[in-house]
Amino acid sequence: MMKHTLIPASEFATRRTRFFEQMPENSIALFNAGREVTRSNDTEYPFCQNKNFYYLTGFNEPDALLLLIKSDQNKVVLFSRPKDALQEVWHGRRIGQELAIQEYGVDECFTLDQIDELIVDYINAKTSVLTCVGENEAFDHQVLKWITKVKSQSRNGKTAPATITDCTAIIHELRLIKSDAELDVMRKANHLSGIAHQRAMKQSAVGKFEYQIEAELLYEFAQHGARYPAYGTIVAGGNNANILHYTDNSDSLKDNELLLIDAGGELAGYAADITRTFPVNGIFTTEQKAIYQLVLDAQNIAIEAVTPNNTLAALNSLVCDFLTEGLYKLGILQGELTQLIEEKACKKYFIHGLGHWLGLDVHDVGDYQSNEKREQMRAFAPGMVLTIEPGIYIPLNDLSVEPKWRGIAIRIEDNIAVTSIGHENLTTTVPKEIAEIELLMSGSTSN
Ligand SMILES: [Mn+2]
Repeated sequence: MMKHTLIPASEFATRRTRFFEQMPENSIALFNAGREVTRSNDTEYPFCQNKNFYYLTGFNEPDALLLLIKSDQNKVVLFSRPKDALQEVWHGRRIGQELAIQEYGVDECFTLDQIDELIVDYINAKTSVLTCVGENEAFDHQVLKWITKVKSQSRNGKTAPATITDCTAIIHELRLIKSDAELDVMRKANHLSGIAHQRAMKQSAVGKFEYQIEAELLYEFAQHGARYPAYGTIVAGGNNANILHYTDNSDSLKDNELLLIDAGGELAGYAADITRTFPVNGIFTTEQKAIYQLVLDAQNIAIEAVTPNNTLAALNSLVCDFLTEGLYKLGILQGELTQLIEEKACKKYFIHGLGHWLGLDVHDVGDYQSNEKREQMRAFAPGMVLTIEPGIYIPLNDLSVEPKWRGIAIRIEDNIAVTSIGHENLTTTVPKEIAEIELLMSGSTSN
């Protein structure tokens, strides 16, 4: 079976070591793989591995289980699907147990149907069982059943753990800080997604349908190794972009309207999350230009402020002040400027947060608050990756603004890695300056 990951095997061992370091003495951690999900009747959605499980193994088969056993000598045990000639002919290859030990650096590997028989001895005499509580109700229940099974054998000298420890925070904190290898994959995911956005810009034309542009994006993702998008592709023409998670992608593209595309490929498990907004016909109108430049300037201000020890809250506040003043100058917000700024009046049109963590998940894991002071946002640190995505959304039915502004919805989103001295913008492949976009689109033909 082809390996799915672009991360070296040694790094998965390092990740497990880091996790072991945070486990209590003499404990066991259980991680459940993803399962196939039925789409209809006997067909399934494309499989997506559980990202915590994937982070610790790089193993991309469903129906598997990882045990991390901390004792004098730490042990890594994988349970996976058995080799099965008939199943493999119908549904695809399975690596089996022998090869899994070689390729995934685990100490032991058994078939999943052996778990009930073996789990008692693994859990016996451990002080604590660690699991991501609440991630999967059925698995929580399964873990309790296994502990109960150990308890039921107390007369045979077995001892069940007295505590169950939620290890969600441990694994999430590890995932929040990206390694050099992870950053490299994320750079590639961004690059290929940028190429796809360029293709979408070039292929945009009045009368085409949103789903046709979506197809151009998916085509380019796959050409560069990202078979699936990291999330539902948003191709929203005109007022459709006022629906933040518009994924119908069913309308035709109209002259003098904008097209908002929020799309990223998933490469070896890692997401890119890029948004561009551009004119369907390749030329911004005066009003579109004015709002676009405001959003772009706000984005650049925020990106410049991504440095270690700054916070998302501080960036949000910078951007909010800037957008409020900009909207006031355009006459979209009316009143007393100082009061508008105080009221964060831009939130009427900037209706979502400025950004989020990015990694194996598009809305990646990791606490947004500081551990020391829960009411505060945590400080940026090298290795964190986040999106910066300000937007202005003016609904078609907003009668408080002049008609010329109505229906304009613009978001610009880049992916930014925090470095030791500042930041690295991973989203460099697709243009965002007005002149650059118009130039790129002017080369487009009607093919
Ligand atoms: Mn995003």
